Amino acid sequence: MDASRPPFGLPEGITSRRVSPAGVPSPVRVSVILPTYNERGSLALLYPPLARALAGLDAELVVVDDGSPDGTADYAETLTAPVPTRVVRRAGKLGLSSAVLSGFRAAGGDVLVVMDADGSHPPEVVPHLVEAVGAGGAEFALGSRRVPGGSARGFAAYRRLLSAGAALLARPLVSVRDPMSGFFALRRSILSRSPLAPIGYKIGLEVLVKCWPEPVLELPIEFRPRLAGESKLGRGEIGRYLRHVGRLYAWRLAGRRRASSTR
Ligand SMILES: Nc1nc2c(ncn2[C@@H]2O[C@H](COP(=O)(O)OP(=O)(O)OP(=O)(O)O)[C@@H](O)[C@H]2O)c(=O)[nH]1
Ligand SMILES: [Mg+2]
Repeated sequence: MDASRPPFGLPEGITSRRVSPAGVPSPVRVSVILPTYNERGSLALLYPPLARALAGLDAELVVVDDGSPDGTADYAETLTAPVPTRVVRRAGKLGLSSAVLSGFRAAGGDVLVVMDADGSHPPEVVPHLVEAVGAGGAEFALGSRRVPGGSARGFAAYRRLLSAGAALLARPLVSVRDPMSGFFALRRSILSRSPLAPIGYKIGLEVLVKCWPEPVLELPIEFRPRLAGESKLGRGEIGRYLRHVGRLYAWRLAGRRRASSTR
């Protein structure tokens, strides 16, 4: 096996090295944003492999907690080494996407990574996403279950079906294969292109549509069952997703109208 290629297979031109070809460590500061609600148990299991994956990168974690009754925020404040952790405490359960936006504001990095805190997203892929938006030249890199090498064994059959239906609805808006993924890295600079106002869970889709990153790379991931605790995905999420997608179609249409009226 070619040792320079990671086991899950990256796109051509992307390697697993964390230094530039000249041997100079990448100067980019990386903020990994972890939205949490009652994830104390998962965070305890995720931190060691995530810290190992981030070794050699100038990185911080940004935990955005919505007043978890299980003490996630207090626990996160103890996670200081080897990777420092900033904790953003919000007053109540205000939703996943808005938690990520709070994380963007609090983060110090030029490269922002978003991942679930429950261990479903493989931490060992984080450096590859970072490299894709650093040396790899992408503006946005997506951890994808739907490219060759990717899989979703952490998903029950009905969740897979829901996810496929939701992805189909979003297809005219974006060209990526897995627009439902909540695991991605981006260059902070793209966030100034449009104000973001997501509803519900799909912050990645919001950024892809409203900040039109180019190029976008999709790296295969194996989506795993959560490590501990319970899902926070409520029944209202389908309705919120439909409202969100409706808004994105309206936003895109308004943009086309503006473009044709200035021609
Ligand atoms: N801060 C904050 N985090 C949230 C909120 N809702 C969910 N999260 C976090 O967002 C991440 C994804 O939520 P999950 O409950 O795992 O949702 P899911 O991955 O779609 O569902 P499962 O596959 O069943 O785990 C987890 O880290 C949650 O703790 C919220 O309202 N506020
Ligand atoms: Mg989950």
